[in-house]
Amino acid sequence: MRFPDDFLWGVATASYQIEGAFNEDGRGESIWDRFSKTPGKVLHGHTGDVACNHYHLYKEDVALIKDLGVDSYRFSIAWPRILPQGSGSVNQKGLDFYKRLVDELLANGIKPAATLYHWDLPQMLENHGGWLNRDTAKHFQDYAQIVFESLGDVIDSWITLNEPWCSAYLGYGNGHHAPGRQSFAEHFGAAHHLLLAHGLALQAYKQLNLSAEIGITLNLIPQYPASSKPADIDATRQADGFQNRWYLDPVFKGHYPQDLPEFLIYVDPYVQEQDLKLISAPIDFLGINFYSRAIIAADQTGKPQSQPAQYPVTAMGWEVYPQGLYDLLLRVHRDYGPIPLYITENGAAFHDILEQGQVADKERINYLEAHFAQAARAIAAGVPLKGYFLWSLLDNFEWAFGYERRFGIIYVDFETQQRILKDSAKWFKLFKKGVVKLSPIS
Ligand code: IFM
Repeated sequence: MRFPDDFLWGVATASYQIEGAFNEDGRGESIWDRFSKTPGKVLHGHTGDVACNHYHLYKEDVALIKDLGVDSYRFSIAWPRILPQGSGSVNQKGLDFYKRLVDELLANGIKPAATLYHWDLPQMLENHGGWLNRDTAKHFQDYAQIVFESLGDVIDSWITLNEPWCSAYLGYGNGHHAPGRQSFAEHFGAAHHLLLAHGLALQAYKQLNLSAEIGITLNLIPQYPASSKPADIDATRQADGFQNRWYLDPVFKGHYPQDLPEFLIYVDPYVQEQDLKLISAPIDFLGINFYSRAIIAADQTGKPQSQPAQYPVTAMGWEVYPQGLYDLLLRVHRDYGPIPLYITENGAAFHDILEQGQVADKERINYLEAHFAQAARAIAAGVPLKGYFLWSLLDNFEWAFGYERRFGIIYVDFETQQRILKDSAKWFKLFKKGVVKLSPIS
């Protein structure tokens, strides 16, 4: 139940979810500004206009991070702050904000880990097709280059994309996320261009000879067959291919999953020579976001169908299944390693109640403790897991659920912008100090 001494503990956030200041200092419009203001798209019509007002309260937030005693802070850079139109002229004030943030982190001994794309595509690029347009990948490379040149010497760790499955499938496949397009076939084009953007950003990075590590973050969901029937096992293979291997295989093996010809027909028209070479260029680490698992059975036609949870669920309806983290880490290490791994997000939303200045979020403590234990078990089994970032530092804008789902270990009163440490944050501080130990896995 121990972590190595140099294990990196951190907390994570993303620009649109916390920054606010949506129209300040020259920031351009993003697809999430447009989407959240479109009636019916986000619960209660919430938007990220103000969010946690982190753009103005960043010093206070860095002080909170320091108080937690963590080693690193993972944040994302808003592309529309840097290039308000997505390409073309650079907004220096946008870069300056991230310089101020990074200075503050460094002054407090906290290592900055920056994600270049956590879903806030400039709306102007969406007007020209967004991720369905191959040019967007090239614009991303230009944007990445600008950020690398400006912050390259102060960032400890770079993440090109956060969860391209979400950007592609939720954004262009089922329309649950911005920009809200709905075409299953076309979303494979978006996914390919996102991966190409990752490869092009890597290419730009390598040419700059910078020393920080660089990788990509995927949201991986281990898939378990509902029974040992061959049909369920085959449906699980398909679900795993769609959710996990569709991103892992091109990044690590340089090809899309060959056992899924029914999807290859959609992506083939988008793939040009050299794309997969760029996409599979070596990375320094893989970031894994882990929240839950899926149980899969075959429907009448043999296609995968998600089955109900077998254990308690979080406020998102996601089953709490810590063993899934262990299984996933071992599987990724076995099938795609050796590659250093980070858990770049793990955490849970629960129905938190603020009472007399306290949030007694015992369920979140249990969730974290159980997942930490499985991570330690994976390390003991030989997985090169190097760090673990909690999602999230603060309650924030949870995309289509607005402010209705609270993932923070710090409670945010969105009326007053007051931050209040939940019991989970207090527990995490003690854990970091070595005062509380993990219980053995039962
Ligand atoms: O809030 C999100 C985050 O932006 C990406 N990963 C999952 C989190 C919880 O849904």
